[in-house]
Amino acid sequence: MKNKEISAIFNEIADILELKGENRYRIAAYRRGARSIEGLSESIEQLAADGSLVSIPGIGKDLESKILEYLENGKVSYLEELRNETPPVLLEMLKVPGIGPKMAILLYKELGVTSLAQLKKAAREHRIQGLPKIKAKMEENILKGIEFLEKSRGRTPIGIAYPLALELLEALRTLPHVERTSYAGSLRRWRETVGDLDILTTSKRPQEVIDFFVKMDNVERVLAGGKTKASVVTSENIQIDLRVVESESFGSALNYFTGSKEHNIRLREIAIKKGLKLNEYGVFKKTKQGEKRIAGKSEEDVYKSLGLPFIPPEIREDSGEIEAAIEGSLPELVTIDMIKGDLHGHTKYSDGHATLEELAQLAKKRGYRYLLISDHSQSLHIANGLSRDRLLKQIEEIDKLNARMKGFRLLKGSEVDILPDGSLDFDDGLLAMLDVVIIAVHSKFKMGLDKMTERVTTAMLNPHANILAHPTGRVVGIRDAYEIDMDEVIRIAAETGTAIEINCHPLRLDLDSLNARKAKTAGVMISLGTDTHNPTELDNMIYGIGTARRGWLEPGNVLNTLTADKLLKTLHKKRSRR
Ligand code: DGT
Ligand code: CA
Ligand code: CA
Repeated sequence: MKNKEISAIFNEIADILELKGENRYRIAAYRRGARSIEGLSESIEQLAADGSLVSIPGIGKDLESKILEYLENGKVSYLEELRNETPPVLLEMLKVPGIGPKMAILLYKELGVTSLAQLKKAAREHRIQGLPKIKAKMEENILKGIEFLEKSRGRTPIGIAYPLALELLEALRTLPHVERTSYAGSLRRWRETVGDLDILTTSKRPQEVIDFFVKMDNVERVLAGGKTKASVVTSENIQIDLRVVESESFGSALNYFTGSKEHNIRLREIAIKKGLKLNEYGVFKKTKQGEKRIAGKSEEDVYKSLGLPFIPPEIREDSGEIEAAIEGSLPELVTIDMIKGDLHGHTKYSDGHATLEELAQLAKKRGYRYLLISDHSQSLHIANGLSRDRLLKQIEEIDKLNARMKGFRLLKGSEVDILPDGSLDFDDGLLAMLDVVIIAVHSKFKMGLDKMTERVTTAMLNPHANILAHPTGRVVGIRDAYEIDMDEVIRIAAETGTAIEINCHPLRLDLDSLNARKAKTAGVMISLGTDTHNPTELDNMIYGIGTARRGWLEPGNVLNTLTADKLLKTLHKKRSRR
């Protein structure tokens, strides 16, 4: 599906037009096109094939021709022209979080910088804060933004890497002689970003697999090619390493290339202590004749030969899993089939793209028993937050739908803004009418550590506040967490019986796995919510599960493994507590 790529292209065109001070209606047209493509549930390729691109809201003849051009040639000449006409530093600046087109032009004109390095230097030397309309705080944010960009450059968010890996594996499986395939590396450990993608297959004819791999459509460059391995870079600038191994070695190769390196080192030490040799080809024992392979076909065998139970890939970070495996105290990690419902969803009432009924049907179709409707609250104007009256109307509509649906229930909720003073955006009387209340920060991110911690913990004291959503506000590769003392937030969550969300959007994954593990230790329940704004985003549950598993979470730590009745009973204990 190329929807994301095309929506990014239209946004970039809009950005550059804005830099050039072009007509604002034209700019708005591209932004609108980008937004509606982002919200589509069908693939743009399919719509193009059906000749129905112009039926997408905001897509006229002009944008249609650009989509068709991209689908055909992999580029849009108009954008290439625009890029060529624009000083590269401006294009780079647009990638810095916190710098929009207006700010970029100002910095460019006033400072005369021609690279991000120069801009960084200017910020360090405090030459930015004196400029018209620029405060000291902005200078600090620009500096942070550049450092953030430098840090995240080169790593691919899991939301891009995972679908790419699945596509690739599917293509490789069509080859004759390919039997087993898997992704490995940091992706299999479900890290939130991957440095490169590691893919393994077995085949008796490795050269055929390698030839196919290096000639795939989206391969831009071949970095290295051999008889059994190759590395390529895709047109989206993602490196993929492929290794073709023999069936007898698949398990040990999978184990080796899944890592982490630190985990591998510990395993090798254990092997050596047992007088064994462990490498990517297998586990070997010395004999009079030389050496004999005693394991390698499957990962389970490899661990078994070392006297260990199977350790799930997500926790192979040498952060206690080896000790737990030796002691027999490994966690029984939560799995996606244990999930009975999704606990965060938006509809057309606020800024979502689906109706209540559409979302309910989709959730039911994927086997869920419930879905929490949590549209935004009144203060969040940019997201079309619901007034009291509209929320009451939604509650009524949900009751009617629930009366009609069998074996499935929409839970009535709201994603209520935590206002800067820590109070909630709806009164307690209204909150008491809801099944589940999500609370979240959507404004004033830069209050500083103490004030933000106080704001959030104050909100958690409200007896109706059930789930704290995306508690640090970070967006992977785009925006760092705001300053907040998560240890204190987790402590108050445990004390008040407030659950904390792992937001499953692949760019949020907030809580992250480290904080999720802390929450588990403190006895805090975790809620998994996709925060779906369009129907395809219900699929993002898998990323939340990956993060939960990396955080050592077991089914008993996760609200979504409960039936709706049990879930409400658990959450409502808080109401009678005070
Ligand atoms: P990434 O790509 O930076 O997100 O992280 P990984 O973990 O995917 O790292 P990568 O692609 O460099 O290597 C894949 C796996 O191969 C890694 O997790 C463990 C294994 N590996 C690579 N280099 C070494 C090494 O020097 N020693 C050991 N023991 N294992 C290694
Ligand atoms: Ca890797
Ligand atoms: Ca690699």
